[in-house]
Amino acid sequence: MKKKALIFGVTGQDGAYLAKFLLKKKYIVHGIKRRTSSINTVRVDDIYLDLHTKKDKYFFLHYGDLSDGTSILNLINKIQPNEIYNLAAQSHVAVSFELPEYTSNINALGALRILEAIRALKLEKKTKFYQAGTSEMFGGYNKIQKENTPFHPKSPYGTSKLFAHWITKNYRESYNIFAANGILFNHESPLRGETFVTKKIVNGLVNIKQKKLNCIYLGNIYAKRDWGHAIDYVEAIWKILQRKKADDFVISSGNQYSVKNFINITASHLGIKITWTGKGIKEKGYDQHGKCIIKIDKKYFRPNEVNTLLGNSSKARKQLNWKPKFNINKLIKDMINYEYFNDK
Ligand code: NAP
Ligand code: F7E
Repeated sequence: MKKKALIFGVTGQDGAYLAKFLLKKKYIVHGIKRRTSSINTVRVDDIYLDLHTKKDKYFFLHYGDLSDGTSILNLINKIQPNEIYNLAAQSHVAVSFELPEYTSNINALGALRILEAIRALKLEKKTKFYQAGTSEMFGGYNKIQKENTPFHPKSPYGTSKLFAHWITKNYRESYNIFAANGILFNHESPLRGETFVTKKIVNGLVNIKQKKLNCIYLGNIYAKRDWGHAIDYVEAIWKILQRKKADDFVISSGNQYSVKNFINITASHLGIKITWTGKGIKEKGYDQHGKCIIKIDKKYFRPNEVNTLLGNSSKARKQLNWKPKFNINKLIKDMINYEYFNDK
């Protein structure tokens, strides 16, 4: 019997990679998409179109929303999945300061709604649950973060994810549900949303190189992140649910770069040599022809910033036998290739 997976957030970066990964592993994959006024399935259209003409169907999309508990319960009841991956979220940290209540409803209560459905439907023996937790829950107070590092989120996003993290543990301990948390550090890819900093930099510099854009405007370029590739991280997510006993795992590359480092590395792959001048919001980046291509705009600064994140994923490397295949250079090359050739 093929395993059935249900992915909340299938139309997002990780959802699309996870759906493809699970289909390769011969799962039947069900994904939840939101109703939106324009089509939001571009990241999964290739698998949907490929498979829906065939007689045997392995990939199904359903309308649903994490704000709608009844729809979640009905879908889980209908599908009876072996594995549920909750990847759905309002995932933008800066936006969470503008929409704190909505972010909390989706990210915090959304996770609870799924767990409650598993409990109400008495699926605790059948269905494993994965919660997409984040390094944002740490807040960056420690030099290196791992599973037992104290949490101290600095945004409504991080705080909402911390509720989801604890309610997942709580349902595991109270109701014996296989409910596991991943605590994933930043992971990027060609499918990353356009307003996250890595995609903005790669897309912006490629457009500057092609003379389609003059300048990129950024916020705090001194923030440091531990960046990995989503392809590696969805494999870890799957491995977390293949264990006999549910547990929580940090997933990270173990390497740290500032946003400014990321700009310089991307530029060097494109043959652009950046010279930096000025400080604070007056800092500017010039190309080798003396043209200003990077400026700072204070609108991209957040009310509170996580200055530094660096993960220690030794538990996952040992217990899940997981290690990333991409480093920063391979990640950036993959993102650049996509901008040039739409090569996923
Ligand atoms: P993403 O690209 O922003 O995808 C989020 C997904 O959630 C999209 O499919 C989105 O649908 C869906 N969604 C948003 N609101 C929803 C709602 N009300 N009901 C149902 N679905 C909804 O995020 P990602 O980068 O793939 O990340 C996946 C998960 O991991 C998220 O929970 C994120 O918070 C978490 N995470 C991400 C990272 C990272 O670095 N990428 C690190 C740690 C944790 P639309 O396509 O319609 O917008
Ligand atoms: O910002 C700085 C910004 O928005 C990274 C999400 O997937 O990872 C992601 O959250 C850094 C921050 O990602 C711009 O201030 C400078 O310090 O790409 P980001 P994030 O906030 O780290 C975590 C782990 C998640 O869980 C989240 O879902 O870059 N930065 N200038 C900028 N950021 C953006 N977006 N735009 C700028 O112009």
